[in-house]
Amino acid sequence: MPELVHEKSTKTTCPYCGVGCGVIARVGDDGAVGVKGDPEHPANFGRLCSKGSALAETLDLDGRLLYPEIGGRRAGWDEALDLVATRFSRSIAEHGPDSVAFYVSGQLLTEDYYIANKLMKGFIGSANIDTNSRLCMSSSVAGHRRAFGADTVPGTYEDLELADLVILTGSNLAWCHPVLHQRLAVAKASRPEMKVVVIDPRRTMTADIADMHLAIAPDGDTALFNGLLAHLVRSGAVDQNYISAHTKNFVEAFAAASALDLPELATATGLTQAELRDFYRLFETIEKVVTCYSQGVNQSVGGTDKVNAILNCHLATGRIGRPGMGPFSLTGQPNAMGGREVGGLANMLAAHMDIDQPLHRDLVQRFWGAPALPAKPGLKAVDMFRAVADGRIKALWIMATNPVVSLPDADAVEAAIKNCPFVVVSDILRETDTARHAHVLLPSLGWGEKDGTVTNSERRISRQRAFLAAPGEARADWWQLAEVGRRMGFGQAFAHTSPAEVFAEHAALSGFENDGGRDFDISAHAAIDRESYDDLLPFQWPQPNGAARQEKRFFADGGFYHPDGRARFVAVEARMAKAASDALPFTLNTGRVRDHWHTMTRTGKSARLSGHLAEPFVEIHPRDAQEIGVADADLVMIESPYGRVIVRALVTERQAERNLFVPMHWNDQFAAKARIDALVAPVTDPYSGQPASKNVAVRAAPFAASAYGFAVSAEKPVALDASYWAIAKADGGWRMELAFADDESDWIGWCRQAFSIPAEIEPIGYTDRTSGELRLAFFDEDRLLAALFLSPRPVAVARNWAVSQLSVSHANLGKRFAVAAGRPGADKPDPGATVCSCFSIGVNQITAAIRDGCHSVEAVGEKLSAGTNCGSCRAEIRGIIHACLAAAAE
Ligand SMILES: Nc1nc2c(c(=O)[nH]1)N[C@H]1C(S)=C(S)[C@@H](COP(=O)(O)OP(=O)(O)OC[C@H]3O[C@@H](n4cnc5c(=O)[nH]c(N)nc54)[C@H](O)[C@@H]3O)O[C@H]1N2
Ligand SMILES: Nc1nc2c(c(=O)[nH]1)N[C@H]1C(S)=C(S)[C@@H](COP(=O)(O)OP(=O)(O)OC[C@H]3O[C@@H](n4cnc5c(=O)[nH]c(N)nc54)[C@H](O)[C@@H]3O)O[C@H]1N2
Ligand code: SF4
Ligand SMILES: [Mo]
Repeated sequence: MPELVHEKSTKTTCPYCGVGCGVIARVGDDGAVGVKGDPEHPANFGRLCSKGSALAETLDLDGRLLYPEIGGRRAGWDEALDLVATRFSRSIAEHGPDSVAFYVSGQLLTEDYYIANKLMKGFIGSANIDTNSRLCMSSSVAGHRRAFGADTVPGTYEDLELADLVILTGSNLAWCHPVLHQRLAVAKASRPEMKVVVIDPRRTMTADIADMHLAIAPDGDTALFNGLLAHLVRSGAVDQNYISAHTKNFVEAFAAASALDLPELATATGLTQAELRDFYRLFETIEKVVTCYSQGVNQSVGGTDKVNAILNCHLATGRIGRPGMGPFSLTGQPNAMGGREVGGLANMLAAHMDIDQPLHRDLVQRFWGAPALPAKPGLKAVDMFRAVADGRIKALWIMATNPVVSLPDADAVEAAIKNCPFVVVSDILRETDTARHAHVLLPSLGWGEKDGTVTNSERRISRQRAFLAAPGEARADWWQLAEVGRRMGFGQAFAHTSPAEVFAEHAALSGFENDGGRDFDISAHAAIDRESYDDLLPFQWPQPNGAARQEKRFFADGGFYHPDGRARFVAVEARMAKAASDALPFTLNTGRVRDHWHTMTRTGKSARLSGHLAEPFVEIHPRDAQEIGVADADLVMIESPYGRVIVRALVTERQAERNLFVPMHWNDQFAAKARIDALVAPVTDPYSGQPASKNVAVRAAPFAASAYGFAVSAEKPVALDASYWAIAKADGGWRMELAFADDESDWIGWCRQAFSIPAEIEPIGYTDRTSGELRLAFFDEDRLLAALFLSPRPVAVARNWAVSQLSVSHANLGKRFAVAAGRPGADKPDPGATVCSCFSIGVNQITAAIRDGCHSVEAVGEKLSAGTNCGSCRAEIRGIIHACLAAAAE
């Protein structure tokens, strides 16, 4: 991080995950930005993970969309906004309000989201606004509403530290909520009696701190928690007083939960009877239990039932809303919760109200002075894009999300967007897989430029503050929406001039005619002015007008939001996981890696973050790999009836047999064919409409390549003519993995074209006839322009060393030949694949330190600094130490 002489500090909030860490950003006189954790923020107390620590590296203007565009040509704001307003108004006039739609995002700020929802539901008069939270949190929302009568997260982060048993199911906390994971790891280290159970088909890095890892069969969760409920009843661990005072439908839920006996539960969960008994006994005997869950629960055809199976167990034991106790839905995006608060989902209304309740509709309509509110829910994401495909939706505005990458059946989504008569995309980047099909592109302000609020997983509302000037003509998302609202003739309702005014209105609505019957109430801020908004400290909701400042948990003493104040047990049936067929024998599971964020539009800019896992991959169990004839580092083709990808094999016993895991991040900007959602079937949960992104039937086979390649280049390549390519940012340039199915003979010509090498520059070459390896390096004076390493097998070149050659001078001819040979000199060992991205420490450096006697994570940290900043890589370092010591003992 650059040292700054005169610096200006701004307190803001990390734009990545739902932990919602406080960040202090400093801008130096030279414009350089530094970030560090905010020691006073109650989410992180100064900590940041690898992504948060690398924020400053993602703020450059490369690839930014800086001006509005219409049909690919630069346009003025007036022209672009007029066009959007006209086309939306015309479609509404000709085909009705349901012929238009907004598809928005949990990465919008609350103020943006509020205006989007107000415009669509209040003034356009359709509920066709849905959000990527449909793919993320909607099963939790549906489960909460069924059980509690409102979408309420009862607990706080502190509960994870106070609990004696923390269950993490369908959550890779170590990689996806790293700072919360660190808080948990610290609490466990200080209270070793605390138990952690991880329930995940894969042995993730999160399992590293677990006392018990249950490698559950895909979608076995409902059976597991149903079995738990039955066990709790039989063992007398239930809280009869709580059940009779505060709940309903217990008998029905217990009956459903008792459907399977222990051997049947073992079959349904893929666990042994002993594992089940041990887990059930822990829950039975330990009172302070927190059950955290995330996408392994939500993203399923039975996601809502899974949520209720978990909530049932906490309700039955009265372990909810008390310190160290409760179910805890971990939200993904920085403002997933804010989006729920403003009613960004097609089936919700603003301020946690219900679209199908006439009283709520009437209340919101009066508050907004709106002409009419839609009486029925709008289309949920997957259905919305079906309606785009079949022409029902004729004008679509996509904001802060990249559906061509992230929605299931992604190729069909792309085709639908391409064929839609009018598509508006608001983004910070000009070139994304979605933006390339827009008729109108609107440049949005990004993190560090925009102002507003976000709500994290524990209901804490924090400010995101601008510390950078708006680049080009980029404008805030809320402003774009309000301008279109004004141009559509709804001027009075969209007269806001600042995010502070929007927030005040949102806060006022939350308290409007709210006699305590609605959980979401922040009316204490209904009269907030700009100055107080600028100074707003992080606070937890609810915060009703007149009440003392509070940090609250919900439901310890009942007080649920169903009309009778009681919670509902929900009888849920354990669905058996879909049996694999001969044609599609594998279950594909998809998710996240530590250092990338979704479709990589921001983390893909950081060389450090891209160095951790530099290409798309599939985790496959060794026996499966052997069966299909794939070795580690070979390429694999995975297919479903919907689409196909080519990714690198990562053979590992962490993966269960017959299961594959592919990350969701890679897309057409970073790889030839790795958009995994092209394979995901568009099947959804019947209650929430959330897609089942974690359980997809597929087949897998080796991808036959006649040559494999690795290349580095100083400039971004123009076009890579290869059957497989994956590109990643590297210090001083780019690195890429390549594979070729067809024989190519003119490799020099190939390089000239790919890397724009001028004709007068001749390569230094090296061929090994026995191994069939070929190396080419192009220098401009002492500077390496590009190097290509080719082999008939996966290339075994010292990659990080090769990358580092882009940044060193090659005045010495011998050094140039070393590049062509692809071998570092003895004085410059290859650091190996990056493990610690904060200090760019590679696996070879860590194994060397272990050989030198560093046999603990702390000792490695002391010698190399690895793992001592954000700590996200500590589990991997521990794994490397174990592997090295085990190998040495053999
Ligand atoms: N590094 C990083 N962090 C992120 C994000 C990111 O892109 N990158 N995105 C953020 C967002 S929006 C979200 S929603 C969260 C997601 O956070 P998580 O939900 O923790 O992440 P995922 O990797 O999607 O899935 C979690 C785990 O569910 C497991 N799983 C799959 N099927 C099942 C099942 O049937 N049962 C159980 N019990 N487990 C199963 C998977 O193997 C996986 O390890 O992460 C947030 N944080
Ligand atoms: N197979 C599979 N698919 C999945 C998942 C999975 O686990 N497996 N997870 C699902 C989940 S949980 C989620 S949350 C989604 C995420 O999927 P997406 O929402 O599609 O992913 P992002 O890359 O976060 O897209 C955000 C877009 O907004 C842009 N952007 C960034 N900041 C701003 C801003 O301030 N304003 C505007 N207007 N634009 C901005 C970015 O450049 C980017 O194009 O993916 C879902 N899809
Ligand atoms: S855990 Fe990491 S990504 Fe999540 S908010 Fe904190 S710093 Fe950002
Ligand atoms: Mo998400």
